[in-house]
Amino acid sequence: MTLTFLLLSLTVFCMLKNTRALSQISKEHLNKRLVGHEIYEIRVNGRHDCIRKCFFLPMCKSTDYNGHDHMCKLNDVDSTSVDITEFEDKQGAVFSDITEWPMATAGACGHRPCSEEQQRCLPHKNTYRCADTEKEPDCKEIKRKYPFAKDGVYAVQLWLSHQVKSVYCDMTTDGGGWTVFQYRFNGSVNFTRNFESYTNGFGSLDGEFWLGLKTIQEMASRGLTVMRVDLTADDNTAVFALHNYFHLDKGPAFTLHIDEATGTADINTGRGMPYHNGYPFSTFDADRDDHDTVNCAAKNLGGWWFKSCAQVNLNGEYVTPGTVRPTIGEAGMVYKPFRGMESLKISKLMFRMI
Ligand SMILES: [Ca+2]
Repeated sequence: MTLTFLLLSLTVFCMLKNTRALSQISKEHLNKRLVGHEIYEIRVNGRHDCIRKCFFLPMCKSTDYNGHDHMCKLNDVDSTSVDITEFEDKQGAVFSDITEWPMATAGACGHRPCSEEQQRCLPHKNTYRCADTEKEPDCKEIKRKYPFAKDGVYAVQLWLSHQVKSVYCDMTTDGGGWTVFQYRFNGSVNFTRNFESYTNGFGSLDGEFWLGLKTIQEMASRGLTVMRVDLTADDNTAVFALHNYFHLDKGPAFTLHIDEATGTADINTGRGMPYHNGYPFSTFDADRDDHDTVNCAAKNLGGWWFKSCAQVNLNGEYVTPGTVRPTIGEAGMVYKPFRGMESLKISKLMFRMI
C-alpha cells in the first residue's frame, strides 16, 4: 500500500515536473510556422542541428523546424517582435526562439562570440572560430549560398588580395547578387573628391558611397562580369542599362572596358557608358581625359572615365533632382541618353559575375 502510494506520488511528481518543463518553453509553437522573416532554409539532421545552425549565425533569432521533411528555417526575428497572425498552420512544424535553448546545445559557439552580423561562429577543435561570411568573394556567392539573404552590408574576402572588405549587396534586383559600387539618392555625400579618395572609396555603406576603384577593379576581374546602371528621375521614372561586359584595367589608369547597353535607360540620343569605353579614370587632380584644353573632372566635379568630356556623369554634383545644374549642366548627376542635362534623383551602379 505504502509502496503503491510512493509510486503514485512519484508519477504525479514527474508529470508536474514535465509540465513545468514544457511551460518553460513558452515561446515555442507547435504546428506553426513563421512567415516572411527567413534568412535561409536548409535540410538538417534533426531539430538540434537546426538550433545549432541558428546559434552559429548571430543574426538568427528563431527557427522553424519541420520533422516531416527535416527542413530548418532560420529567422531574423523572435516571437516578441512579431504578431501571432504572422504564423501559418503547418503540420509537423515547430517554431522556437533561440533564447529558449541552452547555450550548451551549440557547444562552444553557444554564447555567440562573433560580434559582426556577417560573421558565423564555426566549431573548431575544442573551441570555436569566427569566420567572415564563409569568406565569399562577392554578393553573387553570398546570394547563391544564402538564397534568402536580404539587401544590406556584408563582409566579403577579395579573391586576389584576400582583403576582407564590407560591401553593399543588392539581393533583390533581377535575382539579386549584385555588388553595388556607387549609390546616390539624397546628396548627403560630397562626390567632388581627389584621385586617392576615388581609388580607396568614400561615403557610408548605409547611405551614399563610392566603393573605390581598387576594390571594383579586383572584384570585377575574377571572371566575366556584367554591370547594371539603375536610375530614377525626379518624376520617379525608373530605368536601367545592362552591360554584359565590364572590367577595369589596374591602377592608376583604371581604364574602363564596357560594351553596348540593353535595357530601358538609353531612350534618347547619346551614347551612355560606351562613350567612355577605353578611357582612364580622371579626377580634378588627375587629368587623364581626351580633352587637350579642358580638365573634364574639374569642370564636371566628380571623378569619371572622362573622354571630352561626358555622356554620363553620375558622380557629378547632386543638385535638386529634375533641374539642370546652373552654368554647367553636365556637372550635375546626369545620364544624357535618359534625361539629357536634367540632374537625376537616384543613381545605383553595380556588378555581378556571370
Ligand atoms: Ca584634359
